[in-house]
Amino acid sequence: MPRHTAYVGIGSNLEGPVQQVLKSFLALHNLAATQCVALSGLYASRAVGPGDQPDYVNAAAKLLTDLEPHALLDALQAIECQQRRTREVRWGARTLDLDLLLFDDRTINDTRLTVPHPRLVDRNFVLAPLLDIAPELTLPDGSRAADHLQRCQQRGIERLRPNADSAQ
Ligand code: ROI
Repeated sequence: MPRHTAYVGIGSNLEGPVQQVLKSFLALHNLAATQCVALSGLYASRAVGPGDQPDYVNAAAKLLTDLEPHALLDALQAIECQQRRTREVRWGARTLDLDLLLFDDRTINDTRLTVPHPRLVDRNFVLAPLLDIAPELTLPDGSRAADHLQRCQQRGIERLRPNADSAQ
């Protein structure tokens, strides 16, 4: 049995965001020493942050893994690179963003990694997909993810229909 449970937030707003997210699902399934045990639905969400950017597609995944947090981060960044993520602009548009949201009940704060993800509790586009796959999820401080989502504004996010990509 893998030793750790991790949750990953997924976002894309460039070069076919639905395809990018679906491709990342495959890559997560193929991660070494890791089982991808749950995938959320896909959510269309208005870009949060500075400037004018295209809308995002967001999702979340639950992993059971033998990797330690920094090794998992390396693996997630390798997937971002495969999908040609460039890091020129902070908070700029991106083909793929994979955020390590939670890792067991651990709190991590170092130069590379902050877990729980620092903006997790304020972002409906992270919390809504996360709650799809973990409705009873609690954070290391004992707070409930569902309560955080209730506090967030519900505007600007919409669950995509399962066949949204092939519709029209
Ligand atoms: N906005 C949305 N809606 N979804 C994201 O994944 C996302 N990611 C980001 C910023 C630029 C903060 N805005 C986002 O990194």
